[in-house]
Amino acid sequence: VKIVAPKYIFKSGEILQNKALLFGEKIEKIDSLESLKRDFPDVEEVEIRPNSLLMAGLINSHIHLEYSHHTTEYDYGSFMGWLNSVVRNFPTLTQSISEEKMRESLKLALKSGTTTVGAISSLGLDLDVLKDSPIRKVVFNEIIASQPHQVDSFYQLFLSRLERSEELKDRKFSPAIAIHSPYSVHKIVSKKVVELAVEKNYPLSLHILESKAERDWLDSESGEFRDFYLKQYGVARRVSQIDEVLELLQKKRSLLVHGVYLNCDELKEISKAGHTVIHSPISNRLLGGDRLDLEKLEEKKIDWALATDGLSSNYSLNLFEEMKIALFLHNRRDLESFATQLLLSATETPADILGLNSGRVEVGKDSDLILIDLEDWEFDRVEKIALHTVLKGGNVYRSYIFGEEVEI
Ligand code: MCF
Ligand code: FE
Repeated sequence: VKIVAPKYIFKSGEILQNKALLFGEKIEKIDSLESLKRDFPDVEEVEIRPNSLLMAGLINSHIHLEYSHHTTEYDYGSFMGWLNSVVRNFPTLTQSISEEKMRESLKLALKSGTTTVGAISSLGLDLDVLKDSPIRKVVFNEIIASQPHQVDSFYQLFLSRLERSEELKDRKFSPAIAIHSPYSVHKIVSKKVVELAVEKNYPLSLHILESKAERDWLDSESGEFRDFYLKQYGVARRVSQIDEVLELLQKKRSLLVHGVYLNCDELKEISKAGHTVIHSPISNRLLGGDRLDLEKLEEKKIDWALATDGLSSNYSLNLFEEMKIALFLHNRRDLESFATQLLLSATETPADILGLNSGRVEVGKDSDLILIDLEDWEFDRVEKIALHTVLKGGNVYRSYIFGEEVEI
């Protein structure tokens, strides 16, 4: 165990002063430095920078590593344009996926204060890189299978990838499941996969209604997806409807990614089931989506967590950058309290839905912690600290995972 005594601690949305932490693998005690030193005279106090802010490590609950290279091949500006560029460039994007690029992307995440990622594994080609990294990870093995003739073989492939990830399981590597989306996964498959997630108690993630095109398609088999499927398969039938998917998900609290085009009735269902919406404003902007209506979510008491998405729809995996963009995008919200909320949306909220015992500076929680250098900034009110931390991009200089310092 060690003692750390930063100038400020960000704890459940508040700033503590004159407090220190006794921590090993877990946070053991929060008290004044004097009391901790008196009660634990043999414990070493770690050296830190003078104007430090300690907070929980960031949790980026939705990234894709396998799409980290050839990122300029993607077309930005509209969802269908992007999707067509994925399909068009699929051979380039997936053959010889660069382990080096995936490693680099994860390093950048660590460097910017992320201590846990929720990684969507589409092909299983990212598993070794994830395993080797000191970062904590929830690995969402993804299934895509829209056409009836794909259902059985793709499900079998998914199962074998899932098994592989189960073999890699350790305290920093947790297997999980992702359904790509309601338009790309047949409801028969979704049903089986949800049941599996329930049975194994794995976190479940699903991209849902990130585009107007998806809305039109799922509502009435119309819009831009119609041409897309006609060209792709010669048939244009939706393979599930939103209410069918939400019904399946009643049994399983899930991460619903994007959700920009969800309607009021669907939000009610989502609230009842206790799902969390994952908000990735940079990705939404680049793929031509609208701004997620956070007020509507909050009105319905739906939790939302901030995430970056992958490098095929973002220019970085830096969650502080995502916070800054969100701060400017949601321009009607009170600056100071929204900045605090953004910090919580990247720590407490994702920890809860990913089933992690971290994301909070609280006795009994895992010691996944970061130290931020506030340099020479002085604060007349501590309520300003969250805002300036977000504006200045984090400035993280040290990270601990399970109480062990990791190289950043
Ligand atoms: O979240 C973004 C945009 N929405 C959907 N899918 C993806 C995103 N980034 C990567 N993807 C992947 C997805 O996991 O794209 C692949 C899937 O494996 C092809 S299907 C669009
Ligand atoms: Fe995504």
